[in-house]
Amino acid sequence: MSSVQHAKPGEPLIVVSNRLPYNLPSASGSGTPRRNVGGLVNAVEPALAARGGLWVGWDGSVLPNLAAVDASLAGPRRWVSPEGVEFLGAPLTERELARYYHGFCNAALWPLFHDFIGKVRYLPEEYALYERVNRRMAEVVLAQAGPASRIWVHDFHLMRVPAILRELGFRGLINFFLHIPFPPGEIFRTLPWRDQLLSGLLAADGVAFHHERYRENFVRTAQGLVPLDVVPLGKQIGLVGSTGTSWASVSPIGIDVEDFERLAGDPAVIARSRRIRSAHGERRLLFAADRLDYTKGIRKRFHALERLFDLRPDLVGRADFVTVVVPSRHQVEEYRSLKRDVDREVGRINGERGEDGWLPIHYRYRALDRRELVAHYLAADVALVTPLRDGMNLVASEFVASRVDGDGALVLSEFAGVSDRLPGAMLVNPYDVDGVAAAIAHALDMSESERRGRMAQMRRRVRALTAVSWADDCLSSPGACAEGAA
Ligand code: GDG
Repeated sequence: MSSVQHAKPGEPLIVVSNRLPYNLPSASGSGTPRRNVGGLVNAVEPALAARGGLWVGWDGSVLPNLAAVDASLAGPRRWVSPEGVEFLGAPLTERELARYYHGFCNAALWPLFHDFIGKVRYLPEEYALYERVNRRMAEVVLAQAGPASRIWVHDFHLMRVPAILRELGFRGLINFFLHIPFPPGEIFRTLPWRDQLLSGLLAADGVAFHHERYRENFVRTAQGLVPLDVVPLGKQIGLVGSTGTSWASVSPIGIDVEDFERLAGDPAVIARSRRIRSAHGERRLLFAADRLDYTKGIRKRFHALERLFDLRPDLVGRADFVTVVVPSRHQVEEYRSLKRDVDREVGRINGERGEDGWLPIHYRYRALDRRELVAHYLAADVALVTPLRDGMNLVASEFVASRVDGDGALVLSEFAGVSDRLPGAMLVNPYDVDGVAAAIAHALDMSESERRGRMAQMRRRVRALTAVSWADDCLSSPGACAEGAA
């Protein structure tokens, strides 16, 4: 279905997401934009750099009230990145930041969509501000759009945007991509505003997901809540309702493979990876990097590490676990409490297990820069990617893309969307700490030829799916189908 289609003249692309890849210069308070870490921005940016287009989103600025927001929207808020992507920033008020972003997005939708129903908090005032921010983003986008524009809306923060765009009179193509899982119907149905969110998504011409399971959940849920005809057509499923057809598709995201390969071949990065290795002497190196999030399975992984040392006392003093935890959502109490738990667990395990000159866990609570991250990917014997639930997970693919040396093993959760794309990984159930410990031991014991064979298999798959091919797939198919159905 995916034929490569770069931005057609006359079809300008406008991307809209909650967060831009940078806090723009005006918002960061200096002339230098500050880079944000996250899977969405890392994948969409190279895709947009290749196609051309405008990216609208929150620029990191937080203002005291709506009057200040209006004044700010009247002023210049554009910025062009070194890669040639044009950004247009919109501010949030303090209340919106607290109730829309930290509240409804991160304390209701995020746990709900990752099946952590016990952590979900539903507050009407938070939903009201979700609706308000979605309306502002739709208005900012619409002011930039012409009749031939195509609008590509991203992720759970902006699920109302397609319907609001239609309500405001936009008739061009709208695509939506969900970067996280879509939960099973019985979980989604607990949401008091389920009809609003569903009608928000169904107003798009194309709604795309990382995985067949998420699309299945979406289609079944929509069928259960809205009168719809379900019409499969090729790789797509048409949801035909009273207001039109929305095409549900599966387009797993890829990464900027070339960039990781280029960095991994850079002599300075290689030299740095050798220094990392020599800092750990003869010890084997296990590596993980995640945003601080309860979905990423950080604590369970520590328990698996303890089990590893119980099961394999020969590894005591002979294996180091370097774990990078990128600060995230620290305004949300759940995340502050997770941070305290992670700190405590690292302290406890190092305190209980450490010996003269050896600590099992090397904990970094900060974002490494991209070159440093790749140097770690290259230095590791085994990467541990063990989320409890993850829409896709880019770290696994980045590790594989960086292993231009053809070596290295990957222990991967079966609950990451990427798991069935990486057949050479050691798949684990992250809740089964004994199983994870056994998989790590196996990864460490693997012969070089088995390791290289598995890595070669994974590299073929990772190289076949890039950020640019993902964007082409998302943007070519739903449009074609929508036109075909019209
Ligand atoms: C959401 C979905 C989906 C990590 N440590 C450092 C660092 N990172 C970067 C990685 C990677 C990104 O953060 C994390 O991406 P993930 O995909 O793993 O996770 P989320 O942020 O939760 O992303 C996810 C994704 O959207 C895309 O659709 O795959 O399932 O949850 O790119 O490189 N970056 C830097 N230093 C670090 O220490 N610079």
